[in-house]
Amino acid sequence: MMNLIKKKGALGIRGHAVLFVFISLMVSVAADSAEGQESYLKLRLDLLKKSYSKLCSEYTNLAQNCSVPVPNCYECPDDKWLLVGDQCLLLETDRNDWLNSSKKCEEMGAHLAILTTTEQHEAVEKEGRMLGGLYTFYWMGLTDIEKEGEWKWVDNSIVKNTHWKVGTSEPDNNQSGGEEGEDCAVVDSYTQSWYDVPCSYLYPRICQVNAKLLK
Ligand SMILES: *[C@@H]1O[C@H](CO)[C@@H](O)[C@H](O)[C@H]1NC(C)=O
Ligand SMILES: *[C@@H]1O[C@H](CO)[C@@H](O)[C@H](O)[C@H]1NC(C)=O
Ligand SMILES: *[C@@H]1O[C@H](CO)[C@@H](O)[C@H](O)[C@H]1NC(C)=O
Ligand SMILES: [Ca+2]
Ligand SMILES: [Ca+2]
Repeated sequence: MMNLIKKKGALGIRGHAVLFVFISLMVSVAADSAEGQESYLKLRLDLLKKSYSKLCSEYTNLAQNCSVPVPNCYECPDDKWLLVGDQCLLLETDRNDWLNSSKKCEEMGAHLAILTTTEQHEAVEKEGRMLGGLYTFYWMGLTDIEKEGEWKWVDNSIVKNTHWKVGTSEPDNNQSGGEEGEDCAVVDSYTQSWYDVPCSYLYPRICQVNAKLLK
């Protein structure tokens, strides 16, 4: 085992030396233009991610051998996604009705967001405030379209911890938007509160996908 660690260590040092030379080269070539700076930073981020995954998987191995709790290291499809627990969330600002929003998430191999934790709501608020804009309501994957008043997530699970706007009668199936009532749900990114609204309204959306476990 000592042998193995030594060998790994030696490789690591050599790897770092090469990396260092490479980065130094990039700095001297690129530092004088904004464009160069950007591509240098991208490269550096890439390298950091690689070493993060490597460290993560090495630590996982080590933790398994030492019978301590194994950490979980997760990764999202790309930089646009927010990693929240073992889930990835993406706030998309183009506006669509609920059905098309759902399709657009599916086209990415994702689904409309199933927001079940405080941590997820906090991440949505932080990102929503950063994006700003006129529309702070985002579609979630929550609907009572099959049976009035029976709210289900898009994975068919019945909603448990609800965040309906307090101090109002939400969800109220208000018919002011039309006879269809309100069968689709949005989250107000600024307040973390939910509202039911007509499914035909146009809103931005939150897509969600399981994070990939680094092994
Ligand atoms: C953990 O143990 C396995 C089998 O005993 C061994 O092959 C592996 O190299 C060990 N990993 C580390 C990081 O020590
Ligand atoms: C939904 O998407 C389809 C295909 O892009 C489009 O033709 C249709 O107009 C969209 N519906 C709404 C309400 O935007
Ligand atoms: C429905 O919405 C309209 C307009 O937003 C509002 O004036 C009305 O009070 C609502 N009805 C109910 C029953 O909440
Ligand atoms: Ca309804
Ligand atoms: Ca409503």
